[in-house]
Amino acid sequence: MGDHGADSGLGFRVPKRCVISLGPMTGQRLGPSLRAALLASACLLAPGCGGGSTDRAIVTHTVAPACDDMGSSFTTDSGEEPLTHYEPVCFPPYFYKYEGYFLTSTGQAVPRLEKTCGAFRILVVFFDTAANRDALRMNPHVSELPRALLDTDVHAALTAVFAEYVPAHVFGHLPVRPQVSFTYDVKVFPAEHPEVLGSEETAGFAAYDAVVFLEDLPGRFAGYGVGRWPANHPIFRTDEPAALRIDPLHVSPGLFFNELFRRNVPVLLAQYVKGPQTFEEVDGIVYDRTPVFNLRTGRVLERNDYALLSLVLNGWHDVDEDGIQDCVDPEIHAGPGNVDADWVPDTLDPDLGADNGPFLWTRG
Ligand SMILES: [Ca+2]
Ligand SMILES: [Ca+2]
Ligand SMILES: [Ca+2]
Repeated sequence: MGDHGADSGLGFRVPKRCVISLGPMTGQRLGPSLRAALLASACLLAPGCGGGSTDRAIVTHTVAPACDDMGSSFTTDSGEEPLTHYEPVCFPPYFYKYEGYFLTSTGQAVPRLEKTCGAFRILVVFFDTAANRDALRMNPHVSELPRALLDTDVHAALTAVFAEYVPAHVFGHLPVRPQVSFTYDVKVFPAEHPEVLGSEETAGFAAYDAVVFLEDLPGRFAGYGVGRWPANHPIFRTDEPAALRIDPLHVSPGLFFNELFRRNVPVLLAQYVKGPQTFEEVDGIVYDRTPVFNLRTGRVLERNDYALLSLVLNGWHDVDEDGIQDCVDPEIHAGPGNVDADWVPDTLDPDLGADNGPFLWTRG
């Protein structure tokens, strides 16, 4: 961390000014004849697409490292569900919907973290109580070595637990292997919850991409998805750490994935519309079967659509099939399955004339 605000007990860094740089949204790499051929074939498959589509250069927006004016927030009732709107001074206005955030201007999903791929530096914070040690012992996902270390060296035990959280395990259930790597540090505090930590104990948290609090969670919650901490808003407050909470009784590579990555992005696109609320009980478990419509295609989303959408919004799909995962692909080529060259395959795309991929941002 750099200089700290003198009037803040939490070590906020107080900025001098806030900057957002916005770059061009289209690129011109293909030759005109090839591009015309691609667009012609795309239009055969997508009646009504009227030119103007092209390859799309992927732009990452740079956001000031801190913001001294948080702007305002307000809630509106849009009919089916209330929307909370945020109007920050140094970040584009955004709103909360479908368990995620979207830009007001374009409806693009905004990841909670400033990145979705690359090297992730993770701090694991264990709240060392007898109950939390017992929870780890009872957790079937904790292997013999760390279990044996719990009585003698809790720090070594947690280090051994997360040594197993390699990409092959964290992403083992996915059909693709995201371009993500991990390094872990571990801290052990003789406390029950993060709220009781002092500013000295949390001073280094913001240097990590995310902090994992291993703590006893109330009720039947196994985890809370990643967000800013200690306040969840605003999401761009990059001088504050991003944190997720996981109950030590349930921590596993799959749950770590779910809380850190799946919940980093919304579960649906802003333009999708929900049908009548519908529930179904199977073997005593109630499932939400509310239909979700893509109005452009008239389709109801299916289970594999949701899974693909999570990959798409995290940039782990390869929509133009050039062998380069989208989060590291500098340019997306238009094609018959994606005429508007955004990150969203047109089977899922709510608008073939707009970029429905996520709004990507980094710390300045
Ligand atoms: Ca690609
Ligand atoms: Ca598309
Ligand atoms: Ca689109």
